[in-house]
Amino acid sequence: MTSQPARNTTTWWREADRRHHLHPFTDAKELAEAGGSRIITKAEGVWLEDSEGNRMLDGMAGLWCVNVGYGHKELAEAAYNQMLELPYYNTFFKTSTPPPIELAEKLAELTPEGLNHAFYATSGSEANDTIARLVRRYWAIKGQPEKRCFISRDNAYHGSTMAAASLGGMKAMHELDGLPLPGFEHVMQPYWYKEGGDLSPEDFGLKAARAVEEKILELGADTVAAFIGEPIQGAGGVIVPPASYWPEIQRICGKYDVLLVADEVICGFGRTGHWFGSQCLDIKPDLMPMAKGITSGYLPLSAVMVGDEIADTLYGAGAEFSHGFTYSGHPVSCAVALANIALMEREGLVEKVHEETGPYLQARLRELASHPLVGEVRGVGLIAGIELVEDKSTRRSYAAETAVGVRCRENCVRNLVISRAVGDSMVLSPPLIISKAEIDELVSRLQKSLDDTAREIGAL
Ligand code: PXG
Repeated sequence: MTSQPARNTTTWWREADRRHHLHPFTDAKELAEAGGSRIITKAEGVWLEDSEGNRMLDGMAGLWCVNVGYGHKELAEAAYNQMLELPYYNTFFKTSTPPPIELAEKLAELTPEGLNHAFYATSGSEANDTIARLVRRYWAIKGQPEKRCFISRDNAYHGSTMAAASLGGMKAMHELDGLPLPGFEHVMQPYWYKEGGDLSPEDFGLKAARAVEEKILELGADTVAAFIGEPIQGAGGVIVPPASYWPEIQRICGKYDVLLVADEVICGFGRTGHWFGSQCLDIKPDLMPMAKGITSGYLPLSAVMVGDEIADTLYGAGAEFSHGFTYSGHPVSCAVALANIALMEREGLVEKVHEETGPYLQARLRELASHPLVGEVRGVGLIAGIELVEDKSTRRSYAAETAVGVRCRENCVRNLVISRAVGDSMVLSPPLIISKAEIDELVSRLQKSLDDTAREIGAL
């Protein structure tokens, strides 16, 4: 008789996980070959611990979200107290609860001028679905129901629901089930390092922005509802657009009466050293979806911040906006968001990232530019991308079979640091509470992983 592994041990968890748990964005065969899932059991500060007792430095803040780091009792207490007081009530049918009201007021204060109204959901994807519906409804009320089309960029990530994946520009996601939906168009991304050719970054930034103008003219401005972009693309590989890009996008959206949506799901809540990426890059959006860092990932919550004129039009139309979720404005999630923001303010975390730890991480990472594998280091605040190439002078990538990014990510895991590979770019977004000493540790583990990778492929 074969003995069963004891319950709640690594072996048991891995086996039950394999049998019963379907993971997002995962090839089960590849997962099984790797020996099954890594089981993370606890965390404190910037440190994760797995079921085998390994301590890993979390260079990704979970999935770009645990901005205040792990283990804050006051966030747990905010949830506990709110659960005892009122664990749930809805915000439909002329009712509200205190936490979403207080949070909406706070968000209106923190976001750029004019964004004074919050519509809640539970994920970034739902926030972007909300935007798709809200924007079309807005133009219909304004007597332009044919203004329905969204323009986004190739390699953008806006979520996994049908509308959010249509807004996104990830080819593999579109191929899964015949997306994008009609009315979702894509243009080139402002990715100078890969696509800039002989152009200077500034000229390329203008070219990429003007691709939006060309698309508007091709479709007809009277059919284009909105343009959406992440201030800095996160899941696309931490792509910081040239400085010429966003001002030109802003001019184009204004000229053709196209709403500008800045997707702040990753850039929001201090990641760039400003409360929002829009403030870092001087973007004046009409709508701002946000999620992740709003609660530092302690509970699911998202919001769409809506500009005054749009909110007045939508809610002053004398008819319902027929859209919403059971958990829109969930009191426990909103209470945690308020505690999270209070903690960020009390600790001066955004200022610390802006003045101290952001510049320090960026400077330390730029020391890696001389490494034989590193073509470019980019980023701002505590978000960064390191692009690995075979030929630095021509910016030529390694052949796909070399899988240099995947190798480097696996070496990172062996060296007990979490980074994510997006193609051949290693991306980082550590918790905002990371100290300078922990940044040194992060960079030294990353450097070792780059060396190990270079040795494996004969580049060192
Ligand atoms: N917008 C942006 C800019 C995002 O990064 C979403 C919307 C969707 O949020 P939800 O909460 O629905 O997941 C995201 C999410 C990765 C990765 O591997 C990135 C995200 C999600 C999952 C994986 O980098 N970003």
